[in-house]
This record gives sequence, structure tokens and C-alpha cells, in this order.
Amino acid sequence: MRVYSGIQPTGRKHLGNYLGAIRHYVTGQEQAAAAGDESIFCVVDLHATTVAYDPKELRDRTYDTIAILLAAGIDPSQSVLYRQSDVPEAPELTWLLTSVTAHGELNRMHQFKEKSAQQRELVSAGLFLYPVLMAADMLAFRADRVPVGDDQRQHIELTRDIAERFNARFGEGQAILRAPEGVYPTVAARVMDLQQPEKKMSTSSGSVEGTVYVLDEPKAIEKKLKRAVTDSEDPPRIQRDVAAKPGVTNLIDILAATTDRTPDEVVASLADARGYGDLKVQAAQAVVETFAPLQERYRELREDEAAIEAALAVGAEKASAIAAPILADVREAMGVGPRR
Ligand code: AQP
Repeated sequence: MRVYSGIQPTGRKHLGNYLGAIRHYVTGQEQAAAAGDESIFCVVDLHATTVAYDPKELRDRTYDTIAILLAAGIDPSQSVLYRQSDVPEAPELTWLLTSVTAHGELNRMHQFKEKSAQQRELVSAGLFLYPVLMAADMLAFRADRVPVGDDQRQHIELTRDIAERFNARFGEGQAILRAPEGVYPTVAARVMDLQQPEKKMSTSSGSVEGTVYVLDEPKAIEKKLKRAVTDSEDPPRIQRDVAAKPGVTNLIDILAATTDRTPDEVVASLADARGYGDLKVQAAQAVVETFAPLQERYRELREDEAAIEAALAVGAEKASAIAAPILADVREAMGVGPRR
């Protein structure tokens, strides 16, 4: 049972990234190890080049993101942790998979529509092909389970379609590529922006005050959560209702996820609260406590870039060793390169 997931090297990862993905990487790492298999985590620096970015910053932001993953509990002796650009197999597979990916499918991707609208100077072909590179990442490793947030459902579905189409076109009855399963959190699969709770918390399009970063100071975290937009229902009602009470629902889910309780348990524990103040204070405290140990470890790990590079070199070697034979199967099936 192989677990795989990728994350962008934006450096400033937010609460949505943490609750929707990063903390489930650690659970996935344990599950894969228990099944005697690898879990594989990738910091996707090639994906980061598909929108306007600063080349002088990309390496540093990649180190930041790696240090956050290590601080959150990814253990390179148990998992494969690698930088996307260090391993050539998935980029090669991307090109090969374009032969079984429809232009129309890529045109319908929500993320492409949203991100292309944000680009001022150039909508790159890379942004259009982003989902194929993402599919290639998972398929180059024959991943079984992919822990991701709810916003990635369309990408996972496309990956499954590409794998199945590849097998039907080139497999001659064999499943050369494996269609992975998306694994979505049961709570906080889509953390919403604290100021605009009808929109997801986001790196590129969120509000500054509505986005809590993993590395935010405790005071900043408290301020953002205490100022979270709720609603003016009178009397105030602490209940989950995504459509009518998106802000309150988001806070309940954040508190539930950070205290390992169900949303129902959180609601029951606040039955006597008179306003939304208690909910906000408790959510702020729980987020601060969740991030405190991570932030401490991050500060130690981030300082040593040579150690990060050394860990990445090991990760790249392990990743290539897994992906190379899978790529050889793909090339053979497609008639590309010399006969085996
Ligand atoms: N709001 C969210 N709630 C739950 N999960 C989320 N994820 C992202 N936002 C939320 C999950 O985080 C993982 C990494 O996402 P990414 O690599 O796309 O990183 P990012 O670019 O920093 O994430 P954003 O904020 O989603 O960026 P924008 O909005 O700029 O594209 C993924 O598993 C994702 O599901």
C-alpha cells in the first residue's frame, strides 16, 4: 500500500495545507510502513514554475517547505522525501501521458480556469499541463493512496482516467499504471478563509487576515481567529451549517481537527456558550498549541540547508529507484526507445 502526495514549495504553508494534507502525510507514512511499503512525498518545484514566480526565491521556499514537512513528522528514514526537479522520471512520463490526455479535459480543470485568470502577463502552457505533471507524479510511483484536501478531487479523478485510458490503449490486458485513490480528511478537508468563509483558505487568492500560516507567531494566530467572520444570527447558534453559517462551521471544524474531536463533540462542548467568543478563543488556542512544537522544530531544521540537501539527495535516489522500472514498462508498452 503505497502512499504518495505532493506539495507546492510556497514556503508559507497555511492551516488548510496542514489540516487538509500535511498532518495526513504523517498518518499515511505510518500506514505505509505498517504495510511494509514506502510513502513518498514530493515538493513540487516544477509545478511552481507554471505561474509567475521569482527564481531567486524558489530554492529558499523549497527549503522552507521541506523543513515544515520534516518538522511536522515526515521521517526520511521511513518515507521517501524528494524535490520534484531532482527526479527525471515523472517529467518524462508527463510527456508520454499527454498522448492519452484530452485537450478538452485540461480546459475544464477548475484550477486552470482560476489560475489562468490571475496571470497578468502570460498564461503558460505549463499551467495548462499542470494536471498531467501531477498525474505523472502519482503514476510514476504506482501510488495506491493519495492524501489530499478536498480541492484536489478533480485532479485525482483526471489521474485515474489517464491511468485507465493508458492501460486500455497500451496495456494489452495489463494494468501498467495504477489508478490511485484520493484520501480526503473526514474533518477540515476544505478549510475556509477566515474573512471570506465562502472561499477556501488559499496561498494565491486568500485574504491576508483570513489566512493562518503554519509559521505565524501565536499573537498573529490569535488575532486572525478572534477576528474571524461569523454571522449575526440572534441569539448566536453554534451549529454546523455550511450554507447558512460558513464562518461558524469553519471554526467548529478547525477546533475539531486541532483537538482530535468530531464536530459534534465540539458543538456539544460549547452548548452553554453565549456568543461566538468561546469558539474563537478555543480555536485560537488549539491552533497555537498545534503549531508550537512544529515551529520549534522548524527553526532548528531550517538553519541547516546542507542537511536538507543531503536528505533530498537520499530521497531523489530512492525515488528514481522506484520510478525507473515503471518508466521502463511505460516506454516498452508505448514502443518508445529500444526494445527491452
Ligand atoms: N483550504 C484548504 N483546506 C484543506 N486542504 C487544502 N489544501 C490546500 N488548501 C486547502 C491542500 O494542501 C495540499 C497542498 O496544496 P498545494 O501544493 O496546492 O499548496 P498551495 O499552492 O500552497 O495550496 P493552495 O492554498 O491551495 O494554493 P492556491 O489556492 O494558490 O492554489 C493539497 O493536498 C491541497 O488539497
